[in-house]
Amino acid sequence: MDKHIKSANEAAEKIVEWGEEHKIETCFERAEKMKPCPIGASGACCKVCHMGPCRLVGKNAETEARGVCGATLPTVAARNMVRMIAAGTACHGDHGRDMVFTLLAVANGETKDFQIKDVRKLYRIAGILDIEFEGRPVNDVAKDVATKLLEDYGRQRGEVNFIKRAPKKTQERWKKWGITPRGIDREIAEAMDRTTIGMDADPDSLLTQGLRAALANGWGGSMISTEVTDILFGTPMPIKAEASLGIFKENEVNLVIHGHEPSLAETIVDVASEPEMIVYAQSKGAKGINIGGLCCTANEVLMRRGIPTAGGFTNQELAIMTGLVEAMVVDVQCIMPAIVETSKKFHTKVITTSEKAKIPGATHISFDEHKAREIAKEIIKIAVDNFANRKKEGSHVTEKYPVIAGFSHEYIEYMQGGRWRASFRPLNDAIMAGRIRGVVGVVGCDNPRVPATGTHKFLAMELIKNDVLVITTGCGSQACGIAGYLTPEMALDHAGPGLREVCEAIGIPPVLHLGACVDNTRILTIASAMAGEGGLSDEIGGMPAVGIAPEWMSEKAIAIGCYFAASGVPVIFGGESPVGSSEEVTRIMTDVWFERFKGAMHFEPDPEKILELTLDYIDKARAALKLKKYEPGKFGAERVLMDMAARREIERAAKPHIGL
Ligand code: NFS
Repeated sequence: MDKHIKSANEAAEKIVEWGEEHKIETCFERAEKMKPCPIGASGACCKVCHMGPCRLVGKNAETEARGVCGATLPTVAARNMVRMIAAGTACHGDHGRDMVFTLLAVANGETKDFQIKDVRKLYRIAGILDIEFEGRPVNDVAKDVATKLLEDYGRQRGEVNFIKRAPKKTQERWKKWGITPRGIDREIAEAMDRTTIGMDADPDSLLTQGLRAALANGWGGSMISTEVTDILFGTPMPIKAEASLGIFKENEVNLVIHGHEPSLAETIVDVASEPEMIVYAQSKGAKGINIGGLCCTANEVLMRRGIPTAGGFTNQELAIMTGLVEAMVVDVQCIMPAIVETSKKFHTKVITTSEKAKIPGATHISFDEHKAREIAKEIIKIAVDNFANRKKEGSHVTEKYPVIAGFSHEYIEYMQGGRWRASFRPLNDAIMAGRIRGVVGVVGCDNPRVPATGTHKFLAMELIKNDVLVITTGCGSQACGIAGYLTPEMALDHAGPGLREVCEAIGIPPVLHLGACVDNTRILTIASAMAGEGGLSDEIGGMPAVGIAPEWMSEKAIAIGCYFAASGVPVIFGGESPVGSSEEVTRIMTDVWFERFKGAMHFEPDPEKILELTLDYIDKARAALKLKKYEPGKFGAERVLMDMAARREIERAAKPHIGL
């Protein structure tokens, strides 16, 4: 990859170059100016008390360096890691909590602005939570579901509800090593407590609590968010949309929704399409109102509503620099404060909406789920009124790509057999026969420290060539979307022969968009279902599966990586290791975790080596499961995959309905 490239996405790169010519600073320029501090970056800086910050560096630092309190380098590196996990878990946890509060408001009849769109999913979750649902009013069931899920946050003893969805063997490992999460808030609090000055100094013990907090994210906060969002806004199924910074329209009001929580975004999408709003936009000289997404909010409305996406994290300033954005409305997480500065050079209004995420210089309109429509209207009007202020400047790009998004775990199950025979059997069989070599999640942030989105593209492409089914979420899915990778044609053009056959038979792209970052929990559900199906591993650990976050930057990504590692998935993160200063901590997070959980957490800056390590993990897992050795184009016997025609045949008798 060319070093001078800032973004591996052509449209983004054009805008960055335009910005450089016009002296508009972006994260790419700041990344060049702000070199990371090597001490902090490798986990060797301790600032948990005010005797320091202590820098544990020098020859033999691993064994000889001490902070003022006597903390060793492994203690310090482990503490830093655990604090990252706690922060990431807090973020996703709060996201889930807000979604449950919205569900509760709906159930209590406190808001008319949201409904329960997926009753079937509500019942399914009620069933998992042992809540009676048959013959009861929907709102009563919803109230019980919301109340029970809220208990997961404040629980002091016992275990988080969704833990029981994991395969038995996986749960047993967690029990054995003491990492079954009790309550989400409790695990975060304990992680912060243990990492304070004078508390836990044993790196293994610290990291064990880190895993417990991480599991409270994966099987707690994030999973709650995914499931409740599906209940409120519908379980995704494949939908066609567009992706690129070229989605903005010259003759329409462009309103960008950015952040993570979908409640306001969904309402904005609804309200913007109402005649009253369109007429209002027309009265101001625009042809209509065009909504575009960024980051995980984009994923939420892309996979449920087909709203186009302008891309991931590093595209947020660039979207404003098109000069076409009347308003950028943000909720929580991954919002660069820089967008306000950028917006001052254009006519764009930045509107913050969460009490938890304000930015000086932005307009603040507090979101309240009890009057969501009213707030959405106010925001849309601000955008429309701002259309007349649009200036000529801006870097207009036009290229865009089609994407197919919205592969929920329910849909993936359905597509392998229809409503009546939905299962993971065909996928397991295809893996067993070597048609699919393995499954890899290429997920997480895009990062201005590398040619942004480039490592995602490289890995997704190389993996599908190697017959690996790629699943993607978060900004990883945006990276693939804006590159044109989320289409069935990718299978024809680039996938290995086995993967191509499977994709053609069931009509899916070889790179599957599963949703936002919280929707990594869909991968946990899929892995659990595959374990239950038989023929592969009987737990999540040991599957020919790997997780990669090639360009991660957020603490949330670390928390996600760790919950996958604890669940039994080897995980590889790109970039330099945040615990790279300590051999001991690195060893615990790789060898020790692999021994205990069959998962691991690696950091590897070289994309070629990430690929190598990934395929090595997959092939070793295949060998340990005594599966047919993977050879491109040579497959073992397997059941016949059902194609669309066969599936329709089975379903002719009944009105087809996605088996949710
Ligand atoms: Ni995930 Fe979504 Fe993107 Fe990274 Fe941020 S938007 S929660 S953290 S940057 S993938």
